[in-house]
Amino acid sequence: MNDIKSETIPGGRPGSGAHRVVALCGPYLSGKTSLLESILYATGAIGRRGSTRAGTSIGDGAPEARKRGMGTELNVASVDYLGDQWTFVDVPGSIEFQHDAFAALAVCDAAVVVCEPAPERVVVLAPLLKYIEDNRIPHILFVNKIDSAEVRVRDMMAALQTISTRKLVLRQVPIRRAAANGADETVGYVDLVSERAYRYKSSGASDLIEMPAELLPRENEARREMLETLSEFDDTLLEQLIEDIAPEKSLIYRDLHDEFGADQIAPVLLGAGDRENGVRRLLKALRHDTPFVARTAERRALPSNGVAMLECFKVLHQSHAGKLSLCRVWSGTLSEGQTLGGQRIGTLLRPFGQRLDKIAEAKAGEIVALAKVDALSAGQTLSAAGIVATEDFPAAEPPVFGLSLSAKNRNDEVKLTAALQKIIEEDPSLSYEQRAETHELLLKGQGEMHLKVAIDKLAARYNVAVETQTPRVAYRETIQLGTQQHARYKRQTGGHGQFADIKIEIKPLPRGSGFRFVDKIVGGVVPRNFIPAVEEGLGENLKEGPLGQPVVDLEVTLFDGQYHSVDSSEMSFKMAARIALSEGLPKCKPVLLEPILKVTVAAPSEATPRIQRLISGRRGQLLGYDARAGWSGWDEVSALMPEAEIADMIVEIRSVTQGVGTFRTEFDHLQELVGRTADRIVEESKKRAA
Ligand SMILES: Nc1nc2c(ncn2[C@@H]2O[C@H](COP(=O)(O)OP(=O)(O)O)[C@@H](O)[C@H]2O)c(=O)[nH]1
Ligand SMILES: [Mg+2]
Repeated sequence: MNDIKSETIPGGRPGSGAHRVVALCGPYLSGKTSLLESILYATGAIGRRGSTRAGTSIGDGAPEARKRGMGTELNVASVDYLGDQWTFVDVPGSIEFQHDAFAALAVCDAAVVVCEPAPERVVVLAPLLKYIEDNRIPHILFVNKIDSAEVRVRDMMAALQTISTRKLVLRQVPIRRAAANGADETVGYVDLVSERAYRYKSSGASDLIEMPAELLPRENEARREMLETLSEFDDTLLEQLIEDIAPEKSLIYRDLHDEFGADQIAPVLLGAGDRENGVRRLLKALRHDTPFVARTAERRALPSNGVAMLECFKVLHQSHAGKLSLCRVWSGTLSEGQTLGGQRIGTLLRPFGQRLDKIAEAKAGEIVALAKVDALSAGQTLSAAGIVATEDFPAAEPPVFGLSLSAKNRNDEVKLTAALQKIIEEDPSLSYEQRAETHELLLKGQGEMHLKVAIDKLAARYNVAVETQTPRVAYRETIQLGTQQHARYKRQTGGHGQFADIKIEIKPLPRGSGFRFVDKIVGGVVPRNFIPAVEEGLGENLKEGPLGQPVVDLEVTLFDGQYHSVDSSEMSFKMAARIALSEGLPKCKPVLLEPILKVTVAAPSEATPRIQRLISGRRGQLLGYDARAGWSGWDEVSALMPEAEIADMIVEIRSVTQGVGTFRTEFDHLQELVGRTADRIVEESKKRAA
């Protein structure tokens, strides 16, 4: 792979008009949307620079994003830059909206990871970097907000290297000056390849200045480090370094290009995205080093043989335009009105923030929105062969937070499920479920904010107002003692009456046994044809026991009874079963059972003690902890916890893990619950029943 040069790929030369895609990713508030704004401004795509704070940026244009001042879904904008077409995808930073970030990363040629200049914050990059590295996506780390950074760049590099398995290559060192307030401020940078010094301006390209003499030792040291790292993947450079020969700049540029494209190194650039500082340097690095579409298709094992093929990575439902499938064209050209793989391609649109511009055709490399191709969803390709699922498209993370929803207006229930289906198609990390056990409609997702945004959308876009509640826990009850019970049902109503008489024995069974019915009738004292009715009657009445919950783990034996040749019926035996249980069960010392889940919490190791305390504080029983496989500096803590304690646990986990901790659960067992909590649950379910 390393020897593929840009020149050998058709259309693969900077300035050839090819279309490349770059994802701008990184944590919430690291400055991605501001950086996009500066890129659009610096390339002339917009005439004035908006700001995320004032709500005037091209990114974050959706009403849910504007309202919160944070990205809640991906934003796409394309620009012309020095004879090439570029599409930048600004993705949400919060882990709750991470699915959109991964979807954009799946189709990009390269990623820019926008980092806060704070070593203690690098841990929040871990989930993102893990996805990027696992998928071998070439990426640049852009250390942002360098204007106000107080940290030394070498400390920042050391911190970043702890979470990166790729070798980091610092390409610039900052020029600092004592500011009026006594702190240091960054006023420019030295480019370590060209060894030129630049002074930042508040807007526009930086000025070339003379190399500050006092910076030379630091510049030399950083340059040597850069070359040494590059030489790990290039023997020619290694030999030159050993023999103390100064390498040609062209060799350094070539190594940077090849090693970046092969995802062997991750270059690190510095800047301040909200004031264009370092933005042109970043653009130039991307221009020279970002792989072209054919190379990316090869990395993804997608065909790029010139025949039309595209992949949908995001669906949007718009009230006027209907379903829009955001796609990347991997190969060939797509034209308006064409039929591909049985799907008629209608209007082609090019997104620019919230705006959609009509275009007549889309070429390989481009991002295009298809209108009303209803069959095409995210994670699918469309070609002459039809619609096929993409194997490596990111799967949705399992949900960690749920709410029970009900339409404020009962007539809206059908509308609600239809709207939910659309919202989930836009964001597959949301899901919903009709829970039969508790008769609830559950909306599940990645956190509190994630669901709030979904509920906002339900109201604003689909006009369905909902009420939310914490989901109910599916409690059960069982018995601790056995008993025998005699029940007789007898009615005389006009013509023939009703008669059934049964004797049953009720006995507790071990946990997990469910309900078992035993028939010990001899001599036909209860006729064969009525016995299933007894069993059915018992089953129906075990749905709600004396404590108001379904009764489990018990055996009921029918051992005696009487019948009447005219008056007995299935109905009367069912009634007798009901009486037998309602009189028998309360004598059996019923007890509440609560579901206990096995929980595995994944978080940065430094948070492990806090995670353990949090679990203990929620009636959890710690089972142990271990390093999280494949994640350096992360642990997994496992525990047994009551389901009731998990409902809002993610909120607390996020708050002790800088927002990146997560967990998964599986049902483990039912456990007896007594005392005040049990009394409260029984009372609540009685109130609900009444
Ligand atoms: N000092 C400074 N602030 C910045 C810079 N870039 C962004 N910001 C501020 O950081 C905040 C978050 O920026 P935004 O672009 O919305 O971050 P995002 O969540 O990553 O998209 C805003 O208040 C920006 O004005 C920068 O380079 N320097
Ligand atoms: Mg943003």
